[in-house]
Amino acid sequence: MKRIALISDIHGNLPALQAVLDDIAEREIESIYCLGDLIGKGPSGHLVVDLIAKTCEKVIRGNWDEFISKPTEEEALLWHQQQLGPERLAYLASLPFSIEFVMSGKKIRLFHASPRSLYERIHPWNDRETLLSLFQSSNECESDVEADVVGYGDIHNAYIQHFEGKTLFNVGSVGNPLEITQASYVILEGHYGETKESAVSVQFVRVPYSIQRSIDQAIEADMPLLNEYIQELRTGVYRGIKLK
Ligand SMILES: [Mn+2]
Repeated sequence: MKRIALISDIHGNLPALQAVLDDIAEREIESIYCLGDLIGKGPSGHLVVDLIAKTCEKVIRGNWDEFISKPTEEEALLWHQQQLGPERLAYLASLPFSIEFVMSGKKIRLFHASPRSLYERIHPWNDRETLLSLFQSSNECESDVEADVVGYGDIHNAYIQHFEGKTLFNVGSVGNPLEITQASYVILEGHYGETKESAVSVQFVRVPYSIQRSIDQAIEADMPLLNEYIQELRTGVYRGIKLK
């Protein structure tokens, strides 16, 4: 059996990432895949990119990882661009769209937001047809087959649903969770690369971390949109402005 830790939406929150990596190490999990949005919102995107590149076996692109490279006059985005610098921006832009593999007879597909786009946001309360569309493929994906198991990030809200023989889950957010104010990640376990059917498990983990340390780092960095960030970390309630 292989266990893979799936992490997503770190958003520059280093204390949250460190707490999750410590938990993964304590469980002796061999592989970590990151589902994107390494940066943006939080104060330490540069350090998070370096740590993710070092510790994760596979990393895919999130919406922030893509649009952060685009020319902008938005003050907050310029601040993050400057902190990251050209090399990290090039790394983020180069990340692939999806991760696909077979595990215990299931076709598994992982992406950031939807199989079609980094900017299509799908919540667990969306209609059944919309949720089922997450199993489809598109030109963006690595292969054109329908998936049996789909995992994604983007919405910062961990959940699992089963329907029509398929399993859909969201891994939640490491650095900016919007349901419980503890870092979220998922452990996927099964027989990697095997086409014969056997058990697959999806385990949700919540990790407490020092929110105060993250806030102190944000203040220290003199980060833009500081109050909105502090409020989100402390309450798990979305700031309600469309910065994606
Ligand atoms: Mn995100």
